[in-house]
Amino acid sequence: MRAWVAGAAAGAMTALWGVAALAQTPDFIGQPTPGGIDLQPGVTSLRNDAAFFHNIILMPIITAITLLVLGLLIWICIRYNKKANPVPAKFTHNTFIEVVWTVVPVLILMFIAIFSFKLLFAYNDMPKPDLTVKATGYQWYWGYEYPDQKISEYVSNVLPEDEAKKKSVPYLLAATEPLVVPAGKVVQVLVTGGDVIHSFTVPSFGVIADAIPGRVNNVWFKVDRPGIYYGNCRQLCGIQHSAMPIEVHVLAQADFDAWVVSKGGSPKGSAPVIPPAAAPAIEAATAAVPAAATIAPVADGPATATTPPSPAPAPALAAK
Ligand SMILES: [Cu+2]
Repeated sequence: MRAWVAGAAAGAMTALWGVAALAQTPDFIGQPTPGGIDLQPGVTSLRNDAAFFHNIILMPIITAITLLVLGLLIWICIRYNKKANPVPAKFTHNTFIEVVWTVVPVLILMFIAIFSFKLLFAYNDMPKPDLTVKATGYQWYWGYEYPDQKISEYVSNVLPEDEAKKKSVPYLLAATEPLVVPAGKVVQVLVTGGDVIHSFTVPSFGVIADAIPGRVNNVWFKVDRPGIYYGNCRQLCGIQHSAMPIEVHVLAQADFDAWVVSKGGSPKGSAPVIPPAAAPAIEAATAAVPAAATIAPVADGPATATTPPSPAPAPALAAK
C-alpha cells in the first residue's frame, strides 16, 4: 500500500513538473507569459529564494500530502465498505497511530519553518539602501516621489490601449510614466495609500506590499539586469483596479542619473552629477532600453516632475 501511494505521488509530481517545464519555454522576463502556469522568472535573489521555497519545498510536500490523503480515502472506501468488510472492528483507539499523526505533521511544519523563517528574515534584513522611492497608490494610478533626489511626486497612469498597441507594449501593464531605478543598487520603496488600500507588487522582483492610507510599508529590491519589469496593484481597490500598472525601468547608474536630471532632480551617490547640458546622455539613456520612449518626455521634464498628483481621472476612465 505504502509503495503504491509513494509511486502515485512520484508519478503525479513528475507529470506536473513536466507540464510546467513545457509551459516555461520561452518565458518573458518581467511580465506574464501567455499560457504560462509557472511563476514568472525572478531577477532578484529574494525572488529566487521565494520561488525555491514554493517550488522545491512547499509544492512537493503539498502534493505528497494531498495524494496520501486521497490514497487513504480510496483505500478505505474499497477495503472497508459494507460488502468487503461486513463485520467492522470494535476498537476506537490506537496509541501508536495517534502519536504518529500528531508528531509527523509537527515535524513537517518544523521543516517548513526552517526555510520560511530564513526567507522572512532575508526580506526583513534590508541592506543600507542606495535609493529611496515613495510609491503612493491612488484611485486609480500611482504617484512616485524621489525625496533624496528632490523629484516631487509625478503621476503614473495606465497607458491607453491604442497607445500601448502602437508602442507594442502590454496593455494594462504599461504605464504613462515608469518608476526608474538604477541597476545593481539597493532600492527601498516606501509604500502608502492616498485614498483606499492598494498594493505595490512586482512579481519578478518578489516584492509585494500593501499601500495603506496613513501607514508606510517598505520593501526593497536589488536588480542587476537592466530592463523593463511590470507589476500592478494587487488589492481590489475599486472599479479601475485593473488599470493600475507598475512599470519599472532598471537603468545603468549613469542613465539613471541622466533621467534624474531630466526630471529636474539632483542625482546623488557614486556617479558624478551630470551637467544640465547633457541632452545626448539623456537620449542615450532613453534609448538604452527597448520601448524607452515612455521614460521621459525630456523636453518638459522639470514641468512634469513638479506636477502634483491631480485627482484627474486616468485616461482609460476618461475615455469611457
Ligand atoms: Cu489599487
